[in-house]
Amino acid sequence: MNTRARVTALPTLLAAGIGLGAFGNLGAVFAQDNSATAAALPEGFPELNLTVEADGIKGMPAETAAGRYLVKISGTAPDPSQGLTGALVLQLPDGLTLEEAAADAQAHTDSGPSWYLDAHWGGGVQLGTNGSGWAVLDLTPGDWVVTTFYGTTMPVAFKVTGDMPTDLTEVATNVQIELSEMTIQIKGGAFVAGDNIVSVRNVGAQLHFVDISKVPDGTTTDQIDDMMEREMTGTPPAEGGLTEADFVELAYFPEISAGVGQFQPITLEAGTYFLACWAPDPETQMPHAMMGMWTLVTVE
Ligand SMILES: [Cu+2]
Repeated sequence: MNTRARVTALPTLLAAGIGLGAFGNLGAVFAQDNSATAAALPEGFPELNLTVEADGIKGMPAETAAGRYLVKISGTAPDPSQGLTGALVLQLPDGLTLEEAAADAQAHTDSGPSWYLDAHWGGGVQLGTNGSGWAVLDLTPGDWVVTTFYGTTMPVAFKVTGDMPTDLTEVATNVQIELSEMTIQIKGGAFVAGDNIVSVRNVGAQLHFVDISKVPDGTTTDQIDDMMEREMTGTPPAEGGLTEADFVELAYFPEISAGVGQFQPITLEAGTYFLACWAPDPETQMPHAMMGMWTLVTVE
């Protein structure tokens, strides 16, 4: 599956680096400081402790039992100008070697690897500006890899064994999000100023993710509609219209395939936030956000 068409579909947004997840380009973004959320670590889950290094993820056991894991990562705090970083867990398409997967991703840092839509995505963990991060992820039986955002480092293979427990412990969350074609719906709870723990579940058929950017207080759906229209037609911003500078990427809840859920912490200040999925439609390559997969959230 060729995802390069995302570039031609979205030249201005791509150039601006607005909210494109792990496989967007690097732009004027800064990483979330989630140090405060460390205090709220969920308890009662088996843990994986990984480090994010320049040449990939370290510390993953070769084999682990199926289950719901608290995945903690640490590493050198990301340079805010270099975009978000962290760990992704996924199952590569059958027949693709680790070397081929990494080489393909390295060749397509602007658009995502050509295997993007054919992988099975299990979510991931963002590295905060404090040099740590966590998420709760479900590891189902099978052959998995863990790699860094953008997939450009050599993936580390691991095997998940046994059966998925039927009595998975719930994570205490204050907001529950469901993703589908082409919606980001808050099904329960609400984002609050301060620490949040978010349930993100893909109830659709395609893979989705959530990219979260701070936008000017009071940004309206009409303004976002106008921006999307301009991006699709390549029209420059009108007087008073939103520009790239109005979007500050804060966080990213990584790719999850159909039926997959994950639990993510995020610390927010009061204000207005733009949540969007930029995964490409398999048929048209149109980014989901352009097909309406976005929402505005006001945090009081
Ligand atoms: Cu989507």
